[in-house]
Amino acid sequence: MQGQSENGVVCVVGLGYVGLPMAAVLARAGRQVVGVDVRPEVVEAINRGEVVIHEPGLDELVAEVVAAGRLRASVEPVEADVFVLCVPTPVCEDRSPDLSYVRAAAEAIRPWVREGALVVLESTSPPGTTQEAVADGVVPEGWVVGRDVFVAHCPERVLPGQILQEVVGNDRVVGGITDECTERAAEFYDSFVSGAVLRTDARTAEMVKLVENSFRDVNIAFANELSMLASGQGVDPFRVIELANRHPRVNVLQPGPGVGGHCIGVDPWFLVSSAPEATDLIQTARRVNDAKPEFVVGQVLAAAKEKQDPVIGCLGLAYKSGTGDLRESPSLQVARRLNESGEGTVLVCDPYVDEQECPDLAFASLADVLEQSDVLVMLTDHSEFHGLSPASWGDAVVVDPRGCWRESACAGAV
Ligand code: SAJ
Repeated sequence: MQGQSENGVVCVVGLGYVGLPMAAVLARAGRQVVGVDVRPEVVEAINRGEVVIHEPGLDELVAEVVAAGRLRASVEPVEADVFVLCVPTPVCEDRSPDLSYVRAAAEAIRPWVREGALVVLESTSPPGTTQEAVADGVVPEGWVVGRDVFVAHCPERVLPGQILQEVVGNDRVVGGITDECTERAAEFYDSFVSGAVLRTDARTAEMVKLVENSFRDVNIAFANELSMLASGQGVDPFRVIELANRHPRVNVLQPGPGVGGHCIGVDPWFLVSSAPEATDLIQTARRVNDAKPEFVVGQVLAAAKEKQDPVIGCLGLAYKSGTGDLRESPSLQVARRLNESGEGTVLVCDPYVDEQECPDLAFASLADVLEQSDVLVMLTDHSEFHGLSPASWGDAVVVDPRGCWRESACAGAV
């Protein structure tokens, strides 16, 4: 097949949480890979075999494939058989999709796309993006998509913390602009993915990804709503969920301080903006999840009011356990709101977060937070915080929105 030999060059555009693992895995599978990023410091780090993001196993793999000469990074694209676009797709202030990074990536690769090349968009995108922002952007005048150049969407599905396993093991949904585009893209993914490669069209693939993350958002919202209503009725929501989930057809997710990360709280807006009148449930779920951090702040301040000059200890700032990723983190939002409230002294501890990222907050060791806190808030369930018990925190009142310590039967837990 023209342009797609087993050892052909792959150009991965965007070297973040999705693009860099993808580039490294392709290089390990024997491809010659050039990763492209507009951030020179990221490019330089990768070319030294280093990684600026925290993801288990990624630093070793990048060091290995860079040393073997199969992965290099650059600020400029190169001519390649396959282009994979893994750039961010955030939402604007008004919650409409911001496709500027996708358009910029398409424009950047345009001079390098030769006849027979395959261009795949992995970024989570609203329906129509693969056609309008990618195909229309990269195809030279007179060329026909599906004959001269092949364009498809294959949404990334990797879970931060398990990216290296999931990028290879997950089933993938591949949707081309034409059937031939789908076929070319599916053959590319079949060459390194062990999961099933499922074929469809580009618009369906775009919608599938948005449905996956919206499904999760709606279901977390249900758990969060449940936790807020149960707390007013003297019932432990975690026990309610545990018991309800023993029904063969019930599987409620877990409440927490809110929904963070750059995906679950963002992607549902792409569905909303495509059909505002037809997305009541999705919009309500977003509102419920967005309201949860403030509910937790209220619980903490109510507990702090009972104490004189209280010290409030916040455990965890990242959006979920095992990562230092602070993007849209409800834990960080709660800690900052408490800090700004001026009610007592706020101390924070997160072993995965560099203090310099939050110069407004007072960091302390776990031992110091435990020793000094009058109110202790369990925000991000890092494994380092599991197994704590009243013996660790003494008389402190505990607020535990994730139910992490409920097993330890703490007196005074809110
Ligand atoms: N959360 C809860 N309760 C739960 C599960 C999660 O409060 O029961 C919270 C987490 O604490 C976190 C947020 O939701 O703040 C999101 O975490 P997550 O683990 O659900 O998802 P992400 O954002 O790390 O990754 C998701 C994944 N999508 C789905 O599981 C449907 C991943 O597969 C996607 O590739 C990723 O979004 C993405 O990039 O779109």
